[in-house]
Amino acid sequence: SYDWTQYYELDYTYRWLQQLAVNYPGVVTLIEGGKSYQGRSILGVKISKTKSEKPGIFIEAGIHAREWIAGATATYIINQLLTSTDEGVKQIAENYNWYIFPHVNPDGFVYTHTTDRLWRKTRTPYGSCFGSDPNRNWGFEWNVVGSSNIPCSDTYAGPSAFSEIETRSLSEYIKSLEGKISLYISFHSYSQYLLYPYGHTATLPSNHEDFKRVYDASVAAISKRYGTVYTGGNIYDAIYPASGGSIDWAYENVGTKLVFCYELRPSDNQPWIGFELPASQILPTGEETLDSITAMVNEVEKLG
Ligand code: 0X9
Ligand code: ZN
Repeated sequence: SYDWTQYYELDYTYRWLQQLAVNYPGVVTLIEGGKSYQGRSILGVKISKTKSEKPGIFIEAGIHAREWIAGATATYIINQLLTSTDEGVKQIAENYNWYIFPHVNPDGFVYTHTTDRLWRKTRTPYGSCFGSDPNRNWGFEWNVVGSSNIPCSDTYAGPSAFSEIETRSLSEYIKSLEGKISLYISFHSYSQYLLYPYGHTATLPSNHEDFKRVYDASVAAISKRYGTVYTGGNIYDAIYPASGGSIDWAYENVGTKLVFCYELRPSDNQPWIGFELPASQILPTGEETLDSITAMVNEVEKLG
């Protein structure tokens, strides 16, 4: 059985997604956001509870391979959208089409299980080193700041924008949803930050007041259950300059005016835990993050 008391390998989660499509016919559809360098599928689910045309919410997790809590939180949310009896969760489940990809860097994720728990990048060979940073490889302000030209670096931007088949094919999938997505969310860890554009400049996006309102509501909601404290803001000021990330590209290219990146547990003050968040924290992280996303969606609705 599949639950949120442990982390799973890629194949097990993919089998669970496939089973959901069998168990929820007409509600869960398997979607493929392209392929990885080693030929794995970037597998996700579309959850659509009623037939009518609805706005979409897009969630990608696991761009960075070692950030295991990201994928586990995505699967937690998938399960809750399908099974929760909470009124707030039922509402957001029914009112939107959800597109959720728990492992958008599948080669890297497999490598964190087989060889190096702290691997971050893709596994494309570049000379004697491997991988580009898939959160520096997107085609908006690519390789401008906070990324490296050195293939062995953990923030290697790649030889060109969208050099990685993972970001290229996922971006094509996202582009196919242009105009249909009202909220885009990316899960990372760690530091307990909630971030919005931009990464390449301190200049705020034109609708920054909307971002701030949604940010405030989401950060307030995430602390309600367990007191978990989030900070954040625009990427450039709140963490560090970093261009070529997924949310900035999504903001600029798919007509999605609200895009956020969660840096999930643990906090910045717990570097000894870092990317290796104990499995006992998957459930509380999932709960508080869904609390936050419920508040986020409600706030986005208020903006109209
Ligand atoms: O550096 C990153 O890519 C993210 N931090 S992490 O520790 N998870 O690697 C920050 C991402 C924020 N930037 C964008 N989403 N563009
Ligand atoms: Zn990350």
